[in-house]
Amino acid sequence: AAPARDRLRIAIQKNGRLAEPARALLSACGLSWRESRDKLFCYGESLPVDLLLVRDDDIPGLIADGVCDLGIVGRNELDEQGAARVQAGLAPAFHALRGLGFGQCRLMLAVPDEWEWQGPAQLSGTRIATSYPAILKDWLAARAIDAQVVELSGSVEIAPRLGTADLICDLVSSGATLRANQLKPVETLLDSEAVLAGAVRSPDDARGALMAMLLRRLDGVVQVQD
Ligand code: PRT
Ligand code: ZN
Repeated sequence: AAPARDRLRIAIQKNGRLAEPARALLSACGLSWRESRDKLFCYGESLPVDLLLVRDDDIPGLIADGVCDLGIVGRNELDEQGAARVQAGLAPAFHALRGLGFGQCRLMLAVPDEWEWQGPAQLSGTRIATSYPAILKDWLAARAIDAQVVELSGSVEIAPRLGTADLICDLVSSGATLRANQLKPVETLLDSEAVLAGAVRSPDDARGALMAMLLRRLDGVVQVQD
């Protein structure tokens, strides 16, 4: 078992779309920090709650490994890594505790503009490019669709033009990226937003009480924002 700790550790994105809103939200909960010189770690001053600044992709794993107690991450990333764990035969290790009301986007299937969309059955035999292979495989399996999942780590939207896939499954917010690539959204796999994630098993030392207090404050702040 992980050693007992008396300080709570929260992983947030270092740079990117969720970095600023995550810090603003935690500040609004009354937290303040002293930043380390390398800007990877923020030492909590008002409360024993420290921040780890990381890539969003690393947040679910840091929680699973017990390195961090909580994390602020997109539901898309959390669900993808959760689904990948289940597909690999691993036990669930983390889950979403709260929706945070920012970072909204949708994980969608998008097809070339000229396609006439008739529904998911049309996808059999196609190649679908995505950075979310586990969620997509679950979605296809639930509909008994036999399609090929082409995993790409970035620039998914150009795959149909390059000929590496027939369609894509990617995050959409304004839809401008799809339009610029002559693609149109046709199915939503997931409605996403930033979530506060935590371990399935809560710590039973001093961190438990800290976590409960933070959640109470968060509920107050997120409600006021709504
Ligand atoms: O460096 P690091 O790995 O931490 O960052 P990252 O590049 O992986 O993530 P980042 O900062 O781009 O996104 C972090 C999270 O923001 C995502 O996991 C989502 O939960 C959320 N989010 C919200 C989005 C978007 N909206 C979004 N529009 N993430 C990505 N996009 C991309 C999308 O992939 C597509 O390329 O923006 C493009 C589409 O945008 P529209 O407006 O043209 O539709
Ligand atoms: Zn990332």
